[in-house]
Amino acid sequence: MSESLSDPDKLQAGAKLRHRYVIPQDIPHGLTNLPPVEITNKEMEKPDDGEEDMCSDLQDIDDTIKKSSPKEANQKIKERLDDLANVNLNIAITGMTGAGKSTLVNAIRGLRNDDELAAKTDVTECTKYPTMYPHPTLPNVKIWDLPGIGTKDFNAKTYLKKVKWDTYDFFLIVSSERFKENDIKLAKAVRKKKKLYYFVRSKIDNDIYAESTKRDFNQENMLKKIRDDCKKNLKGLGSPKVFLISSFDLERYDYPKLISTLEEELPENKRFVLIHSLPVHSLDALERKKKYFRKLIWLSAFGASAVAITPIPGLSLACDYGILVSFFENVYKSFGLDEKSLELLSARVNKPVETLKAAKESRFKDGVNEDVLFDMLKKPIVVAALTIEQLSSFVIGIGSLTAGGVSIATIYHLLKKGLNEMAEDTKRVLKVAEIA
Ligand SMILES: Nc1nc2c(ncn2[C@@H]2O[C@H](COP(=O)(O)OP(=O)(O)O)[C@@H](O)[C@H]2O)c(=O)[nH]1
Ligand SMILES: [Mg+2]
Repeated sequence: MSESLSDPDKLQAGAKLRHRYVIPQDIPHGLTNLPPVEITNKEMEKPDDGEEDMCSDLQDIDDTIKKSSPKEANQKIKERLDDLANVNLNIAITGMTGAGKSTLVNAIRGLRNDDELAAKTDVTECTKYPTMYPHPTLPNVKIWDLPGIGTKDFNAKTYLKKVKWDTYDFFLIVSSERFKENDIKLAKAVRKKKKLYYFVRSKIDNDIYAESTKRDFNQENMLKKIRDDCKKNLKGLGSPKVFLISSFDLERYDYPKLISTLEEELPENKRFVLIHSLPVHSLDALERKKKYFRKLIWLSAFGASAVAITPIPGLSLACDYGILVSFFENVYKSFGLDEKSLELLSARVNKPVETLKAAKESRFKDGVNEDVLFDMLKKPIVVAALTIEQLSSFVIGIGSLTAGGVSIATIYHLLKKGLNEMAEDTKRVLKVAEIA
């Protein structure tokens, strides 16, 4: 077969990629005679940061494989991937009117208050009912702007009933001043329902600005004073967590700490969705995402290497291409490389969207499409560690996995390669945007 695929083959294969799941056909494996792309042991020796803590995931996969037939195991792994894709995360933002709730809703979604899709913000703008704002690129992340909790005659139980408390995974109770009696009443009622809640002291940038003209101004001391003051007035709740933030500059102050706390305290599925949804406005945010996608690589590699799949002509590997496509599409969006995310970034940093787009250099620069996948899959790939046992012991030092097969190792490498290439593109975009 020649270097470029013949058109009918390409069309046929393209149609299958679009349908996500490959219909097995009677075609022998490994049809290309292109020079192989070699992935050496050297590339595999060093585990990536964060890969060590994947042992439990791999062990779970291994258990699934040991306990079931290959077909059942593959089915279970696919179900786990589907479950992950369908998890909803509902975030409730509450607090008094004017506290900065709607602005925080927008900031979490990566929007500014004047963006077209933004929640309305104004001191006079009162939200009467919970209003749901979907994440701009991930609709299963829902951020709820709850009605203001009012100043007097506040009944936390009635309020929670009215806002349908059970809908939410956690509550952020926002205040731009010291927390008041009603904030505390609400927190107690939320705690009674066994829901997670966190206090957010907003508009920290205002406090800093107001104090910064003083001769003996010291930011750290000032933030500590606010922190101590919040703790003092929340004493009745034990020692609840308080995060000082500015919705105009989320990466500064305590917002990253809020996220890492959520990472620790949310159930794993929810945690993944949360990380996935965060805008990439710093290298730290990118690294956090990369770490979670590395976990997904294992599942995707096992899920894609279905037992009875016959290859598409012209491609060197028989696997479930749908899983590969959706993995890359997810990473692409999550890393902020898609059109919508770049438009949002462009508005945020005041640079033309074309300039940001032009910073992308990788094979994914025009998106995740069939051509890119063909390019990745048309050459046979020789992975030095031929079996999953070798692969897993190279990467994380456990060699007890039972599943064998070159395809898992190969897919693992393709996914990892793509992930790294997209991460490099994101770094280039952030650099041009002058935020990293
Ligand atoms: N400086 C500063 N202003 C903020 C911040 N968050 C909200 N605001 C402003 O505070 C006002 C009320 O905010 P809004 O989000 O509408 O409050 P809500 O009534 O709780 O929804 C608006 O003018 C916002 O621009 C912040 O973190 N820093
Ligand atoms: Mg509001």
